[in-house]
Amino acid sequence: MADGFVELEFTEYPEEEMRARARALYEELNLRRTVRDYRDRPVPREIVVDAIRAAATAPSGAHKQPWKFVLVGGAATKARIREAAEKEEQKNYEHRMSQEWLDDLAPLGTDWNKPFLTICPWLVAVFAQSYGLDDDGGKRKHYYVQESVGIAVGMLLATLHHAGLATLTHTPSPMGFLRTLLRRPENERAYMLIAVGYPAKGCRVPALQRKPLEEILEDA
Ligand code: IYR
Repeated sequence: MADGFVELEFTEYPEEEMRARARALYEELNLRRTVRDYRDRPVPREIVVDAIRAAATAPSGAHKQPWKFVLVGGAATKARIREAAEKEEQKNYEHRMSQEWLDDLAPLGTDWNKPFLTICPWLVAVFAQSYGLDDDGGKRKHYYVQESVGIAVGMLLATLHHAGLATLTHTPSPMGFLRTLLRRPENERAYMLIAVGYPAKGCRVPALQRKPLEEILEDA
C-alpha cells in the first residue's frame, strides 16, 4: 500500500458461467430502446443516484474523472430547460438541419417538441470538464475528456435500463443554455441531457434493426 497500489478485487468465473453472464447482459441491453414518450410517474431519486455512482466508475484519462452529473427534478427548472431546448430545436428543424439530416431522422418521428423534458421525473444533465479547477482556481489538465464522459454515459444508460427505467439521450443543439441555466462553472461544457422515467402506457418505438454482427465485427 505504501507504493500507492492495493490488491485487485476480481471475481473469476468458470467458463460456462462467463458465457452465460455475457449472453444474459447482452440480451438485457438488447432490449434497451430510446424512449420518447413518458409517464409522469415519480422515480425514487436514490435509483438515479445509484446509476450516477455506476457511471462514475468509468475509466477516465489519467483518472481525472472529468464529469459532472446535474440531477434535475424540479418542475420549474425542467420547464426552463424545455423552453430553451425547444427554442433551439425549432430553429434546427425549421432551418438549420439539412434535408439529408431531416430525412435520416424521419423514421424516428422526432420534431422540435420535447414534452419529455417536463414529463420525465428526472433529467440528468451531463457536463464534461474540459479542464479541472483546483481550490485556488488554478487550471488542471484533463485528458481524453470526450471518451471518458462517453463511457460514463454508456454505463449510466446501462444501469438505468438494468434498474427498469427508460432513458432518452437528448442533445439539444447548441446546448450552451444548459451551462447558463444550471449555473455551471467555466470549465464545464454540456455534454448530453438524459431523460429518465417510465414509458407512457402503450408506448411505441420505431421498428429499427440493429446491424448484424457480420457488419460490425471483423477478426484481424
Ligand atoms: N437534437 C435533435 C435532433 C436529433 C438529432 C439526431 I443525430 C438524433 O438521433 C435525434 C434527434 C432532437 O433531439 O430532436
